[in-house]
Amino acid sequence: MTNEQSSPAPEIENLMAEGRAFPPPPAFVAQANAKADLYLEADDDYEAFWARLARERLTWRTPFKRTLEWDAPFAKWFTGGTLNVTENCVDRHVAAGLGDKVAYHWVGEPGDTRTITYADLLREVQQAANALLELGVRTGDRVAIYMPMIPELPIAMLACARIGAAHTVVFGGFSAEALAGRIEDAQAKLIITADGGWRRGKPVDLKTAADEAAAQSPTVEHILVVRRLGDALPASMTPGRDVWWHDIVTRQVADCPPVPVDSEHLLYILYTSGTTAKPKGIVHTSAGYLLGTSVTHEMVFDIKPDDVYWCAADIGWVTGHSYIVYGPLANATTGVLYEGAPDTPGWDRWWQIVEDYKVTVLYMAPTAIRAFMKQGEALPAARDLSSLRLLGSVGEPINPEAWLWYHLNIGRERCPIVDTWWQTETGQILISPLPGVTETKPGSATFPLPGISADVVDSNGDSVPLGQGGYLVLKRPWPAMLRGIYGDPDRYRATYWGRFPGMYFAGDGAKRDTDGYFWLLGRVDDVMNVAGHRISTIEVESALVDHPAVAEAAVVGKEDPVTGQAIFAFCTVRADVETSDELAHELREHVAKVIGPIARPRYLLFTPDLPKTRSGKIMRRLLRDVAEGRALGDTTTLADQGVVETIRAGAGRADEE
Ligand code: 7RM
Repeated sequence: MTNEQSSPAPEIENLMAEGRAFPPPPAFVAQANAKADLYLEADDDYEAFWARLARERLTWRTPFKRTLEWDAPFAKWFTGGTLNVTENCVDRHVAAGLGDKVAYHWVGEPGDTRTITYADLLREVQQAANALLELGVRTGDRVAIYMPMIPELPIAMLACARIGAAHTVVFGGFSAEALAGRIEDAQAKLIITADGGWRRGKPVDLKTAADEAAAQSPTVEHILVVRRLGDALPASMTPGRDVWWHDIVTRQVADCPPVPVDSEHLLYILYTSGTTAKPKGIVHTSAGYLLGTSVTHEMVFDIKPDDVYWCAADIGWVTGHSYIVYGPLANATTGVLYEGAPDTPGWDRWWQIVEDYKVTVLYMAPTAIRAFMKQGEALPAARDLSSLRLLGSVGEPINPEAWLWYHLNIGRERCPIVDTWWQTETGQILISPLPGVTETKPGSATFPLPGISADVVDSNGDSVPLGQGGYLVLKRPWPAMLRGIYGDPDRYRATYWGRFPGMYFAGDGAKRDTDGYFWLLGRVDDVMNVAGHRISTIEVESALVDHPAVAEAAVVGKEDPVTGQAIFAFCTVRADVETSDELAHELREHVAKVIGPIARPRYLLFTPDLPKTRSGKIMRRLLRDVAEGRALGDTTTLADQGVVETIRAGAGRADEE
C-alpha cells in the first residue's frame, strides 16, 4: 500500500519495532461505554442480545413480537414491531429536553457556518416532509437525493423517513447518466437537489445534471431545489416541474406527524458497484438498520452526551448514511457536517475545524490520512488537538505506517484508534476494536463486534487455521444487514450467498494471525478501492467501450501510495482510429460523463491487443502486474504469449493524469 522506496519517519519505525500492540489507555478503559462482557452476553444468545438492545434503545409504536425470522438468505428483524425512524432520531430527543442541543455544526466551504439544534431539525424535517406530501410523495414512494454536504441533505433524508418514503442518495460526484440509471431502477418520483455546491473554492453545478437525468426519467414528477450557490451559478428552473426549497418548504407548517412503519419497511436504497456494469441497489429497512447503526456508533466510538463527533465522509456513501445521519442522530449526538475538501483553503483545514469545534471523536479514511502524511507533521502540530479522545478509520485497509502517523500526530499517543471494517451491504460496522477493551495492532481491524460471527474460509468454505489467509465470510444475520438487491432477489442470493452456501461472502480477502486478529487484505473480485470509493473495473470498462473509438478495454487498480489504488485503463482502439493524447483525454472525459469524475482513469495506455485466456477472458491479473511494473505471474493460460510482452514494452508510456 505504501510506497516502499520511502522509509517511515524514525519515530514511526521505533513504534513499529516495539511489538505493535497498543492496549487501551487505562483512563479510557475506566470510562468506556462498552465492556468485555458484551461479547459473552452476545455469544450466549445473539438474538436475545439484539432483542435487549432493541427494547432498551429504540422507541417503538408497537413492540416487536419476534426478534428474527431467518429464511436464509432473507432476514426479517423485529417483526410485528412498528416505529418511525425520525421519531427516534429527533422527536424523542426534543421531548427529553434536548431541543437546544446541537445536532450539527455545519461548516460550509467559503466560510459559511450554521448551527442546527435538535429543535431546529424537528421543525425543518416536518416542514420538508409536508413539502414532500404537497409534491405528491406518499408512504412507499422513492425519492432520489442528489445534493452537496449541506444541512438540507440530512433534513431531506429524514423528511422521507418521516412519511415512510424511501430515499436513494446519489453522491454529487456521479454523472447525470449514473443518476438517471439509479432513478430508473428505483422508479423515483421526485429528485431533491441543489443548484450546486462548493468544492475547492469553486461552484460545482448539480442542477444541470439533475435536469439531464430527469429528461431521461419518466417517473420523475418534480425537482425540489435548494439554493446553495445563488448568483454564483444561476440555475434554470422548469415551471410546473421545479420548485425552490425556500419557496415550498419554508411556507409549510412545522407539524407533520411521523408515520409509524413496520420494522421491515424500506428506509433507503443505496447503489454500490459490484462485479458487473450495473450498480446494485442495496436495500436497507427501518428498525434493524437503526438499531445496528446506533448501537455500534455508541459502542465503537464510545459516544457520550457531550462529545463532538466528526465523521469526515460524504453522506452520499454508506459511511455518511450510517455514521453521519442515522446512528449519531438516534444517539442524540452533536456532529460536525463539513461541505469542503481537506486541502481548501489549506491542508490544515481539518485540524482547524477540530480546534474550533473541540472535536472529540474523529472518523476518516486512510486515503485522507496518507494525503495528510504527505503534507508533514507541522500542520497538525500547529493546532490544538487536545479535545480529541478517539480516532476512527474506515473504507480500506489502513497500512501500519498511516495508523502510526495518525496515532502520533493526530491522537498524540492518547487516543485509541478504531479501524472499522464494514460495507454498504452490512449497513453497520462488523469488525472493529472496542476502544476500552481491545488491544489494537496497527493495520488490523481486530475482532468481530459482539453479536457478529465472522470467519476466514478456504475455497471450499472450510475455516482456515489461525495464521492463514482466505475469504472473509459472515455466518449469522445481523440487524442492519442488507435485505436484498432492489427488485432482484435472485441476484442477491447469487452475489452474496452463492459462493459459500449458508454464508455471506463479503468479497474481501482476510487472514487471521495466531492471536486471532483479523487482517483485511482487500477485494478479491473486480472491485477497485480508489480513495475509499468502491469502483467496479467492469463499470469503467463498459464506459470506455461505449466510446466509438474503443474496441476493447481492460481496467485494473494500480497500487497507489495515497489513494490505495488508482485506475489504470488499457484500451484497444478500432482499426480506423489514430491514438493520441487528445484521444486519451477524450476517453477520460467520456468515463467522467458516463459514471462520474471519481471514475476517471488516472493512467491510460493504448495497446494493440489485450492478454486473454483461451476462453476469451481478459487476464486482469497480468495487467495489474504490468501496471505495477512487477515480474509477470503465471502466463501459461494465455492464448497469445506475445501480447503481454508488447504491452509491457509500452507500459512506461502510459499517459498519466
Ligand atoms: C464502509 C465502506 C466496502 C469495502 C469492503 C472492503 C473495504 C472498508 C475497511 C475495508 C479494510 C477496513 N463501505 N473496507 N472498510 N478494508 N479495512 N476498515 O467502505 O461498501 O463503500 O466499501 O471497503 O474492501 O468490502 S463500501
